[in-house]
Amino acid sequence: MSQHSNSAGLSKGELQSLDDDGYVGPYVRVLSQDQVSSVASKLLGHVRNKGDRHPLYGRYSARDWHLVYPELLDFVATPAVLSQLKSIMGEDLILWRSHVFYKPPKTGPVGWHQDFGTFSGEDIGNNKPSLVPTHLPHIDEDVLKEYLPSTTRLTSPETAPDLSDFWDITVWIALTDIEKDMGVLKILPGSHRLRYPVRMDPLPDSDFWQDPFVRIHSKDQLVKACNDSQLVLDVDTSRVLDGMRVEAFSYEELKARVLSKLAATQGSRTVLTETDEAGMVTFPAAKGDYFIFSERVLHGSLANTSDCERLAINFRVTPSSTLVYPFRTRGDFVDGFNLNVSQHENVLLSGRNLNPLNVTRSLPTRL
Ligand SMILES: O=C(O)CCC(=O)C(=O)O
Repeated sequence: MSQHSNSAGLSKGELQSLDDDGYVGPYVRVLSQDQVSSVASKLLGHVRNKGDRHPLYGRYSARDWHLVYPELLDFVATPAVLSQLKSIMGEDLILWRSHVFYKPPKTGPVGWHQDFGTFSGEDIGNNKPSLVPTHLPHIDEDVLKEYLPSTTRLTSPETAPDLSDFWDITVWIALTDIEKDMGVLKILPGSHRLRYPVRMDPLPDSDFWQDPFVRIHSKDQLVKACNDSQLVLDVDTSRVLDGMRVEAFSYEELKARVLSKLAATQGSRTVLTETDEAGMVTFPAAKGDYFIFSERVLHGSLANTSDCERLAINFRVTPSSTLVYPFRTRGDFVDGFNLNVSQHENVLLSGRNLNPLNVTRSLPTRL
């Protein structure tokens, strides 16, 4: 049952739940139905059509549409949500990323994943951290290493690095009603205290894999999608057809060959036992309802087995002292998800910008 947010921020009890479970919510929407629908229809216009180029990134991307449509900021910069975030992470906050999760009818799950705050692109086999926390009083080289993706994978869950404070928080908002067969959000309460093993698997078996052929019906469409890198989110497929005699294959044969090429690359898969999964909670949500969770809690979503489209968006917020896209400082602009972030900006949601190395702009005055 959704609850109302309190404009004074999270109560002591809610902060305790966040600490114990790694998430709080659901909270009822803070924007009107019309505002939510208007944003949803704009975003659907982009995500339905993977041919769309993101104005900032030059290719299809589910990320950072708030930098294109400032009205999206209304979801997090509204006093109710902002005061909740401030009660977790203090006054000085930036929004550094948003991500749209679109599930057409009859599409698969988003696998369990947790992130220790670095967003390194491990999902698609890369290792390039997007964030470096600089505000933690006890931070030193050894602690920092805990955040950076290790090349040695764990074999069983390990106690997470001991952090008294949360430094990267997600606000996840349902942009359509999401009933139980429509790909509901799933969370494993308390899992933020453990770091689960991650295995690198063939991309089609990895956590974020979505059937790339759902909206492709012909060989021409497939060739175009490969060449334009619109097949698999964030994966460069422009060379996948290199060396293939495309004209010699039927559509089905070409599909099989593309799939096997993709299977030769890797993506991450978080390893859970059935016993772990037994503690899972799932959340049907009404349009506009939102959750607040730590990236460290295991989360994902179930398959959309319904005939309806399902849309959600998340916003990732961190203290303004966190260094975002550290590689930018050495003139490198391509992140772990193969996106050129040279036009990316953080948005200062509240307080002061504490990191002069970041590219951070103020909230637009319309708010
Ligand atoms: O909404 C979804 O399908 C998954 C959400 C998710 O994984 C996230 O917000 O990180």
